Amino acid sequence: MFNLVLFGPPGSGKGTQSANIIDKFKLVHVSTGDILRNEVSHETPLGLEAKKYMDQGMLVPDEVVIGMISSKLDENPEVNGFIFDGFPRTVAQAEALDNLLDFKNNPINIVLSLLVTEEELKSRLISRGASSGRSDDNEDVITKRIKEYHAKTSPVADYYKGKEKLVEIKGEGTVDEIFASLSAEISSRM
Ligand code: B4P
Repeated sequence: MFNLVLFGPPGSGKGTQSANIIDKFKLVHVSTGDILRNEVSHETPLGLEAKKYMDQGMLVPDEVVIGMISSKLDENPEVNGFIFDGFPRTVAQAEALDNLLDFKNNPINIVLSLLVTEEELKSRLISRGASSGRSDDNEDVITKRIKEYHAKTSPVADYYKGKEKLVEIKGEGTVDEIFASLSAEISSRM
């Protein structure tokens, strides 16, 4: 089994690149953002709770997100591996993921971290907001999401650096160029 974390700030292209990676490497896509948006659109109790945080640019509480991941792993026992997109976003989530995967004897193999300047992130998210209508893609909320990233999510990179699993990838350029860099790293370790 090959388990990969695609890491980066909001708008760094995690969702965009995951779509290409799952196609090429046949991994199961686990996107906490997609799972949460699906719960929100179906107005489930979890979705109604999550929406309060997402609309303000804040992270959804750890216990909610960790529970979702645990169910997703249990639903897919026989797979090539997982690509975790947008998870873990806090050190507590990273520790919980390690515990879940250690229990299954299939640890994280690599963490690919997309590096994108703040100016570029804001411009991408504002144009995504204009086309998708996502409630968390307006200027005020984007500023809060980036602040939340620096406070709670960027320490996750240090967590994986300490475990010698972090590889930094330039996240600016065309989607194809970035995909080529990501693919080279994955292929060399698979
Ligand atoms: P997510 O859905 O995970 O997404 P994201 O961070 O907004 O964006 P992503 O990096 O996937 O960017 P994309 O490819 O779309 O999170 C949404 C919210 O859910 C969070 O704020 C939080 O509230 C909640 N949440 C999710 N996971 C959570 C967790 N684990 N714990 C707690 N809360 C959680 O790219 C962005 C745009 O850029 C797109 O329009 C794309 O077309 C464009 N783009 C991509 N690559 C490009 C390139 N190379 N050049 C130019 N444009 C590019």
